[in-house]
Amino acid sequence: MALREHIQDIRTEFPILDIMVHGRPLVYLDSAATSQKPKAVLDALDKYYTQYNSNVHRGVHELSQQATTAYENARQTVANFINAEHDHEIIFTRGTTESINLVASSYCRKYVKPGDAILISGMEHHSNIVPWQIACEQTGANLRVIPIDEQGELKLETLDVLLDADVKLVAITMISNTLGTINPVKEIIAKAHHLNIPVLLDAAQAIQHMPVDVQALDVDFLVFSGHKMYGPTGIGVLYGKSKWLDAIPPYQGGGDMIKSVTFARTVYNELPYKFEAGTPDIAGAIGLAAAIEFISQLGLENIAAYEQELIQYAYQELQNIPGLRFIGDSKNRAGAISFLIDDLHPYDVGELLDKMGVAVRPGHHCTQPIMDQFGIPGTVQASFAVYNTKSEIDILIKSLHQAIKMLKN
Ligand code: C6P
Repeated sequence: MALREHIQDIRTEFPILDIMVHGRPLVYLDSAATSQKPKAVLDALDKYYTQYNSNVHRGVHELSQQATTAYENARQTVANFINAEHDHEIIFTRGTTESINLVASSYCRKYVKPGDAILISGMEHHSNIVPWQIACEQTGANLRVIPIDEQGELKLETLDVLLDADVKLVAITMISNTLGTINPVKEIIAKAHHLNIPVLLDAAQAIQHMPVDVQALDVDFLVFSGHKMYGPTGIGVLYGKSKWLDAIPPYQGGGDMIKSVTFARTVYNELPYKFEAGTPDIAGAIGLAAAIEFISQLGLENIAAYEQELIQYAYQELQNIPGLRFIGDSKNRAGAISFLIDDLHPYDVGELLDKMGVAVRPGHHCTQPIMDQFGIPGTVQASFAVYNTKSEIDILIKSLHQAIKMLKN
């Protein structure tokens, strides 16, 4: 199915796309930060809160059973979506950030000793840097970084030096939120596994743009957020192979993650509950399942093909803007395009575009090391989702011309 032909139907699924911003129709090009939500997700949230709101796993009454069934079905939906072998390999978290913190804390407590190393890359989001720095500080391990080149691609040849027996985990993004680069993660996983080193993939910017199959990738941990894939905020996923999730200690203590508690000793619950302390985001999980169903109905391959058309078009049109340079020039890309125009400050450009109804994101995008590498304060970032159109890109280009004229006068 060519989504291009159904784009107006798709757009009507997103009520927010009809609003006006500063008197202009909204052109939303900030989906890397958070995507908009289709009616199916909003309805699923509304239905939970108005028809069966109740806590999960603890009640015998009808509503609690309905909520528990919906919550556990959501887990199964996620497991199917990423082709996990078992649904207990799906842990619901608050988002990518919490999922990474969980692994950094629990895995490193068990497996990382002074002198060991964690390997990340130069294009990681702060959420895939700082938790490892904290873990290194606590364990006496070192952080190693795969460098990136001018194109915004990983210098893979350095892996032969950086990967050795000291490395206890590789944590890497599938797609850079700032540069848009798609990383060759399968190759990286194969190299790491050759040395028996597990790999965590940050799929925050990949899960909504390309099919992800955890068994085909043979990845050990995979993390993502609901809110960037048409789902609600406050819900995310940690996928982990059973063997790792069984082996590592709990992250947080509380209700649901226990089998029995005495003052002398607590026996932890089995997977996945061992990692889900306290009342979870029940509505969030149900909303996330609705988002996955929305994506699945369109088909991720179709979404990817349509978004590639948009990206290629935007890339080609942006190239014609005098003084514009791309930050990140990988040919293998998805999601976001980052750029600068001469010496105009990204915030000035972003603010003027906002006045014209165009929502882009100026800033460092939580990737300050990339900004340092390119010697820039930030970028203007336009990011795309399935509801965007070529005519919105035309509006972006027209608005950019206007903004440049105003800022240069
Ligand atoms: N990137 C962006 O505008 P949370 O906040 O936990 O949902 O996701 C964190 C995160 C982790 N990894 C990557 C690759 C990401 O892109 C993000 C979130 C947003 O690019 C907010 S800075």
